[in-house]
Amino acid sequence: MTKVITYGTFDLFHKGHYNLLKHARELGDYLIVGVTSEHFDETRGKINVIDDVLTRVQHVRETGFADQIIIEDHVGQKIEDIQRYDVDIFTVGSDWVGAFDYLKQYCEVVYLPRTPEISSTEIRNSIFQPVRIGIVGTGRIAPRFLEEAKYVSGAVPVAAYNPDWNEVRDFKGKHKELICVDDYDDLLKQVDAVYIASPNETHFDYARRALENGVHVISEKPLAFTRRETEQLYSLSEKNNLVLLEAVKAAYSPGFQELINVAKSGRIGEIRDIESNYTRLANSDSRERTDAKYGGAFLEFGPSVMLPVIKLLGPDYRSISFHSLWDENGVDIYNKLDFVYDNALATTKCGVAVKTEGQLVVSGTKGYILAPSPWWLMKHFEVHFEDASEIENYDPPFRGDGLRYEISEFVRKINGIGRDGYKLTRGESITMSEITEKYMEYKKSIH
Ligand code: C2G
Repeated sequence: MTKVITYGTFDLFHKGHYNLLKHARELGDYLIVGVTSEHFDETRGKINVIDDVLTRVQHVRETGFADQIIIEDHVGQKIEDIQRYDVDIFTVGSDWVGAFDYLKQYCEVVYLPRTPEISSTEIRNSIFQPVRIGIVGTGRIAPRFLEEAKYVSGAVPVAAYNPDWNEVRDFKGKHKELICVDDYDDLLKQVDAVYIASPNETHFDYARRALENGVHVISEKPLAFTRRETEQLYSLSEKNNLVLLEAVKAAYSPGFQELINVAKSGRIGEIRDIESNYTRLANSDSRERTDAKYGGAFLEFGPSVMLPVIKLLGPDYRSISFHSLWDENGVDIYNKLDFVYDNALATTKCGVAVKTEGQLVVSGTKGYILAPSPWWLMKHFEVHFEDASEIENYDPPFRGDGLRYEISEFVRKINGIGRDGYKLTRGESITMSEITEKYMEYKKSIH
């Protein structure tokens, strides 16, 4: 009996996949098909896969060509499978010619002709209606957004806005492909969505005006300074059937979600403590260090450090207290938040002029999870137990500077694909703004 194996994502199952499986089956007597897991596709940089793994498996099964279906979830698995299942022929489409020659030491390798003029990427691009995005604010993060948007099907930055004409002109000089304007209403007329990356105190108003004008919003954190304002934005987005996303970058990265899932799975028992830190030394003349009202460590990093606490312990903290160190100009250069829950405690620390270890530690009754600095760009975390020799290592995928994950989530939601709201829910975003509001009151009470 000749055993054949092939692999693929088989997203949006099409004629090309069907032909490939048919020809693969004809190469032998028994066909094994490896369907990639979501996690593995993320590792391979495929972040736009639409069908979930069960749907993709089902489509392969329905062809009737597969005698056995397995899940491919890690690099190197092909070599294992070929040996384990005693495979005679490995086959894949001709778009991969040469890429799998290394398997020739284990079995025969056949590159089958690819069906012309059809691909998942093209179908995906037709499903993902291009979302024309306008960037609000042309500061430090805008060029990074442009760079990362290239990795997301359907995300098309077309315009940028800054109220200061000189800044607009400078930005246009570097990004000639964009329409650059200094009138916000003008911007809103030319786009389907905005990415708000302007100073903190302007987020709310820009978001509100966009939502009122039928434009989807992804806004840098904090979305607003009060609970009421954040609620107002979400209500407006729902009323007008628009997507509103708070860009707390860490929330959308695959590693952070995996950590949350491990923590919630009971692996470390009941969660009793969270410590989450984020510091970056800012220049003394930067906005973070000089803007007494809307700069400072909390508004810069508060939403990020609160994220794991709110996600894991929820909105019902019993009390919260704030402790800050202030610069002479009234800016908080370093702060700690202490949360008390009925059955857990949490501390967050952030700073713009104090450096700490930027780690995240989630402690439970059976063990703890440690995500070393910089946990907000999570590439690694560990689970530790009483027996110090027993350590589980996780190395989730993380590409670029991580912005692509939030952009991808945004475009998917606009296209009505996936139930991805769980990554940062309306409720979590509102709780974070409630704490922001309390922090702002605390700050006012001191200065
Ligand atoms: N294919 C084809 N003709 C097309 C499109 C795809 O023959 N018009 C083939 C591909 O060459 C591949 C299979 O269909 O053999 C599955 O394609 P994808 O779902 O795009 O999977 P891919 O990313 O190619 O993964 O470990 C996974 C493998 O490396 C292949």
